[in-house]
Amino acid sequence: MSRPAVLVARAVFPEVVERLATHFEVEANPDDVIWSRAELIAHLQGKAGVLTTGSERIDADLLAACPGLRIVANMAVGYNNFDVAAMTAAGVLGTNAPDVLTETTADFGMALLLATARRVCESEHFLRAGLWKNWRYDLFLGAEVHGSTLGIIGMGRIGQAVARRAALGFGMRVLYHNRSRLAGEIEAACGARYVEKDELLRTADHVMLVLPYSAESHHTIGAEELARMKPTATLINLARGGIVDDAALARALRERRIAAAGLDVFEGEPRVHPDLLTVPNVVLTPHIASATRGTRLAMANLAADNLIDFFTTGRPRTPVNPQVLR
Ligand code: 8YV
Repeated sequence: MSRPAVLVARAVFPEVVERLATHFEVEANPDDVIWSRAELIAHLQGKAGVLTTGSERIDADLLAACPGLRIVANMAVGYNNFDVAAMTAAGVLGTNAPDVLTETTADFGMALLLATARRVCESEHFLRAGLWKNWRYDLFLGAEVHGSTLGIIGMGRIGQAVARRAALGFGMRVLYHNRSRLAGEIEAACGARYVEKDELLRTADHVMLVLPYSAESHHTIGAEELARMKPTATLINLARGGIVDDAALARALRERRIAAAGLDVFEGEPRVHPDLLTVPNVVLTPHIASATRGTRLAMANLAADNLIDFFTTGRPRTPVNPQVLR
């Protein structure tokens, strides 16, 4: 029997490609060429499955152009690159990569919070530029992290893992806002209290965004929300570009309407709003919150498991539209 053909749309760990090759006819993109949409569609011809990394838009047009496609396995927990309704209508399964990245991503949330509040990058640039002449009592005074109030918007797995670190490790008061309120025992386990978004914005010393991107969450933080935050507050975006209006944020940072921001994701990344590149009070990282070898390997292996299970047992591990399987 002929083996299904699978595309690996971006470079991933060679051992994962080798694993896939024991089950499938694999075409991989080892040089990590960023294909145009037309090129992606061309490479998808004759493929029954594809491993994606989250930046490939899978919608009705692409599905119509790739009639043999049956499964798209994202190596990411976020799947805002999927038009889930179009995929379901076309009978194409989508899978994501949850859980395996939760703790690593939450670690990075704390790293970004600490670096932002305590001005780690700004002070390092100052030192490297040879500007450090003397110890001074007011050199790079930052914001307190321990004992302060953290407001988390989006309280899924990663939000909860951040809350545990903040409450238990740093003695922070943790407020959260989410589409739905968590069960009491989950709130207690992560030491967090539900509040309305407005209260969170007005009272938090640090606001962290950990919610999925969708049409509803587009520009959850814009000029109006930034105006409600304390002038001493910091904003951390660990979620997706597009959740923050980056132009409005750059203005608020420049005018010191909030103290600082830490951003791992950007609207239209890898392009970064030019105004963000020129304000000093922002920490910028290139979408690396899940980037440890162990975690990225686990994410790639979970995407591979989903492809293998789909074609062998018909029971992929983490489907996002399981109704396609029935
Ligand atoms: C990924 C992420 O590294 O999982 C997600 O949703 O944002 C990151 O962990 C990125 O999407 C590329 O796969």
